[in-house]
Amino acid sequence: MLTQAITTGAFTDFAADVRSGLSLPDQKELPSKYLYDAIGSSLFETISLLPEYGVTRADERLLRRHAHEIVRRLSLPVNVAELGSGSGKKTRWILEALGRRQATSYYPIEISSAALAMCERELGDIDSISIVGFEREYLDGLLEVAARREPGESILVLFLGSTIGNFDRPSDTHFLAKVRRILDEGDALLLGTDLLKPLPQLIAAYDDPLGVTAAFNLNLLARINREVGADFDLRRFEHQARFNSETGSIEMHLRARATHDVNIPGADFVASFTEGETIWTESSHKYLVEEVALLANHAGFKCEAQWIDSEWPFAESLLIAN
Ligand code: AVI
Repeated sequence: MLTQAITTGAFTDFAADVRSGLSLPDQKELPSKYLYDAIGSSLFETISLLPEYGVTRADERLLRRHAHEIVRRLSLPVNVAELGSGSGKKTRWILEALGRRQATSYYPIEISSAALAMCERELGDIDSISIVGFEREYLDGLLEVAARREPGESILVLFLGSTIGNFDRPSDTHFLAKVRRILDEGDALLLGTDLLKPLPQLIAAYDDPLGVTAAFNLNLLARINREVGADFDLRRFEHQARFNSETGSIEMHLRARATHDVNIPGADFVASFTEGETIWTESSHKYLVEEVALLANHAGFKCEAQWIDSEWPFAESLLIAN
């Protein structure tokens, strides 16, 4: 007879985070970083193609239009580190502009090995660019990049796509301050931030009629089933996108359609849900333009230049470490 051994006490980080997030007495939560397994990463790539979700296209338009000006403002020679490169598509413009002026090392830093592989395939053909990917948490990867710096070289950190908006406030400032401490004076950070826009446009971007964002969100429960052995019935949950006007953020939740229990043997835990209760899975802050410069100043950067997309309110800001 085959028996399944259930280990207790030696949980993976994921199992431990699932257990602690789903044990919270008031609002259950799961960290948004777990949305990005191989399926979640490719669903996010699909989201970025949706007509309702303008973030990625705005980011790419700004980089395509202003790559040469951005590169002109950098202190050369420079190496490029990207925090969360994703597929790397939008980074092409900066790397091509840089490659015309100097041989450049490009270090994508990703927790998703699938995204890293996609990025290496996408950008491997650019002249004068050598790619060394790091499958690490952002700050660990950046420390490795800084350790490889030769005398006289500067670093450009790319933090695009408004991923900074997925941090709570004030963790966004604390995170940028940690990035600043790894850098030297004069190094640069190119920061993409999605800006506040009318509510119907925001809700449609995070609750698209095709249901791709719903699948992206529900995949988190499917991932817990796959990796932690849980028995979530995905049909008993529905995707919700809400705007929290106090924090200025769009929140994604998974709402239980019925009162029921879910067994999570890999976390040695049973999660109980009542009808209507939600699991909060992500916040996406929508910045005011003036908020970005303040955020930069508090983290030890000066906002050197800013470009704003005319079709979808989104800002690209070039910050210099001071
Ligand atoms: C990765 N991040 C910037 C996306 C966002 O817009 O907050 C993640 C996302 N969540 C739902 N749609 C896209």
